[in-house]
Amino acid sequence: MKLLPLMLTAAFGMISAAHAEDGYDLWLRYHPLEKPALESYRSVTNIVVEGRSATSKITSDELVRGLSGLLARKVTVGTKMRCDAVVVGTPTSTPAIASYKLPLDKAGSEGFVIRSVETKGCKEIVIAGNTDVGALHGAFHFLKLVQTRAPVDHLDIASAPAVKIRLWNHWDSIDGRSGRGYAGSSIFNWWEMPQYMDPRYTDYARANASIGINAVMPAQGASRYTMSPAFLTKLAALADLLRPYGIKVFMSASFSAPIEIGGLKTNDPTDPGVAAFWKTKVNEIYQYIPDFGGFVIKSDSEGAPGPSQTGHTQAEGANVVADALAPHGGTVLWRAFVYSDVNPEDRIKQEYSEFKPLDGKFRDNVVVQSKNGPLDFQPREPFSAVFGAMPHTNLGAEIQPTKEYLGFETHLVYLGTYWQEFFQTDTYGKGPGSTVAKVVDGSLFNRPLSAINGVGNVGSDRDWCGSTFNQANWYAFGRLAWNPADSAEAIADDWIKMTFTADPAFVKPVKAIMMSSRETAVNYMTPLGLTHQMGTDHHYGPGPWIDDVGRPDWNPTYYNGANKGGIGFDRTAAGSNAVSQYAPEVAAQYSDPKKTPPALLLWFHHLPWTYVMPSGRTLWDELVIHYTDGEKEVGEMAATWQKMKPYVDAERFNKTADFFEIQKSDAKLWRDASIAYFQSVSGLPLPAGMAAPEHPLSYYKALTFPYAPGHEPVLKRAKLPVADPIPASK
Ligand code: BDP
Repeated sequence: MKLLPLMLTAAFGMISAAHAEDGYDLWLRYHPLEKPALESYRSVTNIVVEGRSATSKITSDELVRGLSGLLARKVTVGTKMRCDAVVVGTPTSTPAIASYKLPLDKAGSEGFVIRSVETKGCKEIVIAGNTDVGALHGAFHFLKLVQTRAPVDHLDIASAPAVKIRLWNHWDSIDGRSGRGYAGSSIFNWWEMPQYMDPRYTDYARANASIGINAVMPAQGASRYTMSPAFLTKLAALADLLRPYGIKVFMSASFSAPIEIGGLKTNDPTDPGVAAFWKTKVNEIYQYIPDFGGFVIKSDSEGAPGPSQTGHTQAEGANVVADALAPHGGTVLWRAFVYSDVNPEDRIKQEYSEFKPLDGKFRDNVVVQSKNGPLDFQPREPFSAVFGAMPHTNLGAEIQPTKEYLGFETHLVYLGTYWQEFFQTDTYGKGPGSTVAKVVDGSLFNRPLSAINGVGNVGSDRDWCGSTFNQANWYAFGRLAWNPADSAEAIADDWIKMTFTADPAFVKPVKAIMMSSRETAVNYMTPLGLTHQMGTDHHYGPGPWIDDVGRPDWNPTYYNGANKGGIGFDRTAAGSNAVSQYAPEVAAQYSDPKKTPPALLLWFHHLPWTYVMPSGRTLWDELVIHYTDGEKEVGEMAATWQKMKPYVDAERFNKTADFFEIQKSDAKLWRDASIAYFQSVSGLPLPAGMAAPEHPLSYYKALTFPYAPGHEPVLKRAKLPVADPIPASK
């Protein structure tokens, strides 16, 4: 009987812990450290913040919250210098900081210096920035050090972002729908703003600031709404909330805004009326939001209006808007995702063909923003050929943390390794060592402006991203936008420790899962360089047989090229010659199937089913084995996760375990359906020991996914109207 209260406490403890662990806290989870770690932070007891700005207040609040949680004791904050303190500020706000002679020239306007100093027998940790926002970033970095149990006695850190604009981009509509979002609806409730600013926006700002994100595009919509005074009042309220966190707002803009809301008959970028419209509208926006970041513009793509409608170039289109923004310091992020339904050229060549000739023609406050690959955020693509090929243009990268093509919210796919592969690829744009990272951060060609844009995976779900492990992709985005040369493994390591525990018995196996997870997804979805094999509309399950969508380049059969003779897309000189768009060193590699990495083989080559792979197996056998490995690896990840039960709270453990069940059956579906289809084409037997697909091909072809989130029906006809989405008459 005596045991009962104890048992009850334990049980209640578990229930309340489970309730609290719904993932809301993200990586800013300040739970008490274990004993030995606590000991090593004994000297951290006081915080001194002399600054008085809103940002200084946020900084001291975060440090109090973080340190008192992590160290499980009262941490006091004051404005007077004292011994054994963490001192945070700028040389102006805090005279002592000026006296330390810190290398603040390395910190820029957003970075920081952290140093352990000893003066007159007092131990101090100084966190300094040239600006309050720099100091805030430093405070978050210091909290990360404690969360990851790093020693803090001899700190000497200087960090500044390599990339200027680090944008978290919501494809959300202003009515709350989330385009290609798999974590509920938009977190922004424009209807209730500005009177009600959900406290969640503040936690959102904290999360973004903690990883150095400095720009947000919260929604997109028709100009007649998003550029209206009523909406600008709402947007201004959000900008006011985000500003002290060092975050600016951007908005989407329609290239046809001059027609849609300006009452003009044209959107011709050379028309003086059009230029005047943009100037007036932009001036008005800056009255609401004095530090408005600028516009993200999608033009001449998938039905969006653009300068081609009046016979003008993308540069002329971007520049007319850029000229309106320039006096205010605003930027145009001009998307290079331009491809045409009437252009028969290999779809993946179109971006380069459109933009390369315009190199040097864009204003300095334009960033041409390309997706990582030349197609569309597929599980694996080679880098887009524009990287390294446009030395006179600010070239930004667009990547997709929301897993539109990688299993939505349920599959565990850590994208850090994907983006690392992209950023570390050598473009040879200026000889060896011209990595994409150096193009994107502007250092290779000494560009004045740089940007990385992530299509965000944040929604109204309590855990923000639809799953705990998807939070790692938000986190990794921020870290890589700050420093595209950072290591995906180091980022995963930090994230695991901050989100779960630093116990090596958990960190090691979970990191191994994360690090191999993207390759696993590639294996069961699109191995060996296959691409765009998903079903129409929903982009979820497999559809390699689909050949009836009006535009050839929206059909999986266009990309897999499977026929009796073989499989793959010939992009060598004998085929579409897309290889010629790369620097000679890269082109030479991709032109030769023997030199092309097997992971990209079928992207560049159409090869016989019996082609002999480096492994000695035939291409057909290798393909089947990759699909099979993918399915097997998901089973292994799920089994490893089961062993992690003792280290994780029940709520996050169970959700992850259940999601693995979904991923297991999806991986099987991808494998079986793909093999069933390709076998119907190759006519070859499965390699020894490989299980036959569970069902006949007809079964897979008949599957539909009407409940898949983000289902966007495409028009099954040859030509999409390149239309003004809002008729001028309305
Ligand atoms: C594709 C999405 C589509 C987007 C498009 C884009 O399926 O919804 O509109 O990218 O980047 O991947 O604009």
